[in-house]
Parts: sequence; C-alpha cells; structure tokens
Amino acid sequence: MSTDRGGHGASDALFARAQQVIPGGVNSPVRAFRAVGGTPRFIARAQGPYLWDADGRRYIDYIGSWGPMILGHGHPAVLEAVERAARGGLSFGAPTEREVELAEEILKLVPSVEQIRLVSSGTEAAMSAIRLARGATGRAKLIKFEGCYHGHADALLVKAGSGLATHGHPTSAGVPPEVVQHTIVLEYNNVTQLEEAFALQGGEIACVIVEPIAGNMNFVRATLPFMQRLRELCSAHGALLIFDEVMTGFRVALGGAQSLFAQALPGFAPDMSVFGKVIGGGMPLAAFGASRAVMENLAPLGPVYQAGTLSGNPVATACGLATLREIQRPGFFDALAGNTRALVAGLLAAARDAGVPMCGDSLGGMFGFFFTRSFEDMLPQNYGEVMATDKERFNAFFHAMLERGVYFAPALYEAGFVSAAHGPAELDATFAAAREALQAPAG
Ligand code: HOZ
Repeated sequence: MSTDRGGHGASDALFARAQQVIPGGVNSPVRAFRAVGGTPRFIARAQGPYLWDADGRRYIDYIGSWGPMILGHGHPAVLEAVERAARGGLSFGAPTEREVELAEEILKLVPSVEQIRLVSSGTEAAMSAIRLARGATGRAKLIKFEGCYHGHADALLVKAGSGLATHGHPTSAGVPPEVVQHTIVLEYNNVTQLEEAFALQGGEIACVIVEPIAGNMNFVRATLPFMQRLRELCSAHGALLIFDEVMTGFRVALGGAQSLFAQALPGFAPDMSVFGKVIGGGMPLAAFGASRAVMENLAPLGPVYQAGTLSGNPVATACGLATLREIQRPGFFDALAGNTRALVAGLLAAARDAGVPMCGDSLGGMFGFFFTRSFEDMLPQNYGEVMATDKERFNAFFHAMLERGVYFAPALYEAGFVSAAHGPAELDATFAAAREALQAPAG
C-alpha cells in the first residue's frame, strides 16, 4: 500500500489560520493532535465510512464524530429526516410532537428510564443529572472514578480522562477547590476503595456517576464484581447510581451497557442514565432520565432547575429519531458487533505477526486497543494501567495509519467507533495498513 498520498498543505494553512482566531486552533482540545503531535486534518466532507480532508485525502473513519455516526456519514434516511425537519423550522423554543416521539423511543429501549429530559450536550446532561441527584436526595457528595469523563462541568473535572488526560492536567484551572470539595474520586474497578468510601461517608453520598464501559481512557470495561458491589452499596446507602451512557448508549447494544449488565446480573439497573452522541445521530442532542419519582424533582414540577433554548431542537430530534429507527432493524447490532470484533482481531493478528505486544477489546460498535509492554500484559482495568501502556508506540502507529488513510482517534485515551457503513473492504484496507504501520519504528 503506497503512503504517497500527497501533502497536507491545506490543513496546515487552515490550522495556522485557525490558531489566530480560535484557542489552539480547535473547538475541543483533543482535536488539536497535541497528544500525538503533528497537524490536525481539517475535514471537508464525509460519506459512509470515509472522511476527506481539505487536501482531498480520504480516510477510513474510526472516530465517527466520537460516537454519534453509528450509521456512517450521510445515511439517506437521516439526511431526509433532517432536511424535512429543517424546512419546517429550525428552532421554536416551544414543545413539539417530535420530542415526545424521541422520548418515547428512548424509554421503549431503556426500561430503567421512566421519564427523560432532552438537552443539547453530554456535558449538560451529566451536569443536570448530578444536580437532580443532589436535589432528590438532599445530599451533596458525589463519587466519580479516575479516568471517567462526564463532560466539563466544574464538579466533574477531577481526574477525568479524555482531553484532560491528553494534556496531563489532573483537573482544570478555573475550578476552585470548594467546587470539588464534595467530589470523591476513586479508582475504577476497585471494590475495596468503593467499600471504604461508603463505610466512611455513605450517608452523605448523593450519587455515584460511572461510565459502565469507560470510553475516555480508551476502552475499559467495568468488571461484574465491581458493578454488582457498586449497585449494592448505592442501594444500601440511598445513593443514586448514575450510568453515563453518552458513549455506550445505543452503541454497545441497543439497550446500552445497562442491558448488558442486566443480562449478566439479573435485575440490575442504574437509577439514572445520561445519554448523548447516538441519540442525536450527529446533531447536538443529549438527555438524562430516571424513574418518574426522581424526574419529578425537576422544574417545572419540582425544585431542581434546568432549562435550555435549544433543548429538544426540532432538527436534532428528527436526526436522532431517524438514527434510532435505523439501528432497530433486525440484525443491526449483530452485524456491527461482528465487524467491530473482526477489526480488533485483525489488528491484534497484525501486531502479533509483527512481534508487537498489543491487546484490544470491543462491544457492539465501540472498541479499543493498547500497545502493552509485554505479551503477558492483560487488558488495563483502570486509569493507572492505561497510563502504563506504550504511548510512544501508539503515537507512531497513529501517524503511520493516518499516512495510510486510516483515521483512529488522535490520543490513546480515546475509544474507537465502527459504523454500519464499514464493511470488509474497509477492514481489509485497515489490516493491510496496520501490517505496514507496525513495521514503523516506535518513538
Ligand atoms: N469528548 C470527546 C473525547 N472523548 C471529544 C469530542 C470532540 O473533540 O469532538
């Protein structure tokens, strides 16, 4: 496979221009390629499983806008729904039938949620869910886990993964210590720490927020014993268990990660759920939901305030609804999961053949891979273990793949995403590129 694909002069020029008017040249830090070095590609258009940059170079897209593009880019049913909705009005700031339909559709697929409120971003949804949990319980403290990212609300910017991991900040400047004094940060998958925290402060804990499969420290599953104990402790102490399914919702399975935990742990359900990404199909839309009893604490029914001009936007809801309907077609998730498993297996085979230690994992259309230090290393189970993987090797691989037209996330702390538009041709091209790329020297 030739790597002679022309330069990236147009991206270079756009990046230089962008840096004059936008901090770091980007509107979200991880896009700046700081973790991997080099110039971010400016994307001009996308179709199916492909992106084209400003220089006309084509890439197989394994980012999928960081999760939403589960159908691939430019799906005809989604485009038609968006176009029709846009012609009917871009925003009303008033209720619409379509937002009721979307709420009904989500509730049908996620039985733990009896009522849901639509918002515009995952950050807003997680922040509002925490406020609601605090309002409903009358308690202040919250537990989060190191490496789990729940958006950039002040109280949650403590030892978060994703872009914060990229930039090496344990938290963010501009967040006064008093704002995070009620945030308890524990190690992911560590049952002992969890038990200690509840033993010490159980009566004060409003909620525990967790990514059931962490997608902001690459791809790390919560173990069953950890999740089971977490559920038991929350129930025993009256704390609300919040599943942040912004990444995993309608992505790892039709019913999200909670449906997978419920299969393994009969009766299992979180108390509250946060969604985003797939439910908007590529438009700004997110949501948080819970039982009717919890949700009735929210304004206008209850004392917990939350509002938004673009919440339930008519075009975004049309896009989300069309997406949710497509992913319910028979066999959709089996095919998606099969392709994603095949992708990871092919990458691992290429690494093994090249003598490079690597491990990887996937569920539904979400995946991750790690360059480990030895062939004996297991999949990381927490942030510290992710940090111990071979970053230099990942960065070299990222660039070698990008040069060969395969676009993985530009930081080892991010999960990857496969869409229904990815097929054998894209997988084979990825494996051929990987076999070449793994020959490239690390560092
Ligand atoms: N929050 C995303 C990383 N997990 C980044 C979103 C973006 O840059 O678009």
